[in-house]
Amino acid sequence: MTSRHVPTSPFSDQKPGTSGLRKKVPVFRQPRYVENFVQSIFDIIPDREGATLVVGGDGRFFNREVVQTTLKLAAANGFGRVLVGRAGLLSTPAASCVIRKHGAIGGIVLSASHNPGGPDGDFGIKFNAANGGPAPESVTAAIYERTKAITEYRIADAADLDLDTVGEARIDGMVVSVIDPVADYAALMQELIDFDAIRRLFASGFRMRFDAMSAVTGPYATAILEGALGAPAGTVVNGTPEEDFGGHHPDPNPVHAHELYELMLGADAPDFGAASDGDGDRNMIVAPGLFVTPSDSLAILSAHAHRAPGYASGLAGIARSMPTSRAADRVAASLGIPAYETPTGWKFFGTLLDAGLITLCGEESAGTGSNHVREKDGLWAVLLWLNVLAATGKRADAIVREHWAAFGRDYYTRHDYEEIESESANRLMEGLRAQLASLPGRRIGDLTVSTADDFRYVDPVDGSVTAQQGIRISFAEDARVVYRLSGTGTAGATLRVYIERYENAPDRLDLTPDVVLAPVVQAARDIADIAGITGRSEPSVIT
Ligand code: VG1
Ligand code: CO
Repeated sequence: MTSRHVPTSPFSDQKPGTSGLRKKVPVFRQPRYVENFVQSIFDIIPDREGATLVVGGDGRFFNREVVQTTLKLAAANGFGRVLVGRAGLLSTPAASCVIRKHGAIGGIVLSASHNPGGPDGDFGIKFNAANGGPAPESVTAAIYERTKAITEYRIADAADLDLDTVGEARIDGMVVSVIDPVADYAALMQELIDFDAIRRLFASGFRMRFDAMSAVTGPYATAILEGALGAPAGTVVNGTPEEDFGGHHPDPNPVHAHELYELMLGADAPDFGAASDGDGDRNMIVAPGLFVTPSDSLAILSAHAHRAPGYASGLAGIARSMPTSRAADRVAASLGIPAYETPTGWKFFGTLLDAGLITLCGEESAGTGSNHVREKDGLWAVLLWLNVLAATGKRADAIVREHWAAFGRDYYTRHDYEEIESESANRLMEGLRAQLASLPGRRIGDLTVSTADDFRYVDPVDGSVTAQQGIRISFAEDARVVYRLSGTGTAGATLRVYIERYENAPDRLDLTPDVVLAPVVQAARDIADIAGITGRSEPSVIT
C-alpha cells in the first residue's frame, strides 16, 4: 500500500449550503482545498472500509482533476470499490440511481448545477448518502465540523487513471469501475415510463426540441429520446457536454434558455419543448405558445402520473418546497392524499420518500422528481410529460388549460436580486422578521395581510427541526409573498422573492401573469423596502 498521510490545516469556509459546497473555481484550486473537504466527508463515513462509493459530475471545468483526486483519497481511506461514470460524467439523478442500484454507501457528486462553469466559473462538491439523496442537515453539519478540525488527509500515491474507457482498474486494493454513465439510468426510465407509447407518438409525427444547454444531459437525452424512443435526429440541441457549457448559463428558464423559449412561443413551434440544467436535475417545460411554470408542472404531473406504468397504482402523497406554489396541494386534496411543505432543497424530501409518505415532489426552481431516485430529475420529468401526452393524445397547452379549468390557476413569478451585499441582505431579512407580529391586518395597496411568519420545519419522519427557512406573507386576496436568501450563490448574497396569486373564475384563467401579479410585486417591494435597503429598484433575474 503506497499512500501518504499529508498534514493539513482547516479552511474556514467549507460549510455546505442548499446543495453541497459551491465556490468559485479558483477557491477550489487552492492547494489542499479539495483534499480537505473530501477527506472530511470520508471521516464521517465510519463504515467505509471495503464499501462501494460512486463518483461523477456534470463535466464542468475541473471535474476531471477532482475525480482523479477523489479516487486516490478513496483508495487511501479503505473503500473497496468506486463506480465512476465514463469521462468522470454522471448527471445528478443518474448518480442517485447508481448509488441505489449498486448498494453504494454513498456518492461524491461534482457539480455547481445551473451556475456557469469555466476557470472563473463555479464548482461544487456534494455528498449523497446510501439512499441516493443529498446528505441531510445533520450530516452536512458534521462534515462542516470536521472541516474545521481536520489535521491530515490520506491519499494514494498513484498515477491518474484512464477514465475514458469502460472497464476496471485498481488503485492499491481498491477497484475502480468505469461505467457507462447512461445505462443504469436509461434502464430505470424504461421501467417507469411507457416507452412504446412515446415511440408511437414520435412515429406519428410528433416533434419536440430538447435543449441540453451543452451540459451533462446531452448524452442521456440523445440516447433515450433519439435512440430508444425514435425521435428524429436533431431533437436534442446543444447535446455535447462542454467544460464551460459553451459560455452559457446552464439554467433552464425563459431567461437563460431563451432560444428554446422563443421557438416555442413563435409560429413554428414544435409540439413540445424542454431543457435541463448543468447537472441534469432541473427541467423546463414549454408547451406551444405557453410556458409551464415548474409549480404547475408538478401539479399537472401529479394529476396525470397514473398514466405512466411506474405510477399506475396512484400516489402516496405529494411534497413541495415552501416557496413552490400551492397548485400541487390542490391536486393532493382532490386525490385525497397528503401534501407536505418542506424547506428549499432536495435533501428535505429524503425522509418523506424513504418512509413512503410521498411519491412525487418538486420545487419552483424547475425541480421535479419522484421516489425512483432521491434527487430531482430533469429528463424523467420530460419523459413523464411525453407519457402523458402520448396517453391522452392531447396537446401540452390543452393539458395545462384543462388543469387550470379544473383546479384554478396559481399565477407565479420569482424575482432574484443577485450579488447584493451580504450585510444589506441580512438587514432586509431582519427587518422583515421584526415586522412579522405587526403585519397581519395591514393594508398594502388593495391587499390585506392575513398571516406572516418565518417558516420553521419539523420533519414528520425524524422530528428534526429546521428554523428560519423563509419569510412568508399571505394576503386575504389569495396571494402570497415569500422571501429567502439563496444558499447556492458564490458571490455576495442573492435575495429571492417568490410571488403568487390564485384565480379560479373562468374568465380570469388566461390573463397576463405580470398584470395579475403587479399589485403583489409592489406589496413585496414595499413591505421589505427592497430598493431602500439594497439600492436595487429592479431584480436582476425574473423567472
Ligand atoms: C436553489 C433553488 C433550490 C434548489 C437548489 C439546488 O437553491 O432555489 O430550489 O434545490 O438551488 O438546485 P437556493 O438556496 O439558491 O435558492 V441545483 O439544480 O442548483 O442542484
Ligand atoms: Co441542478
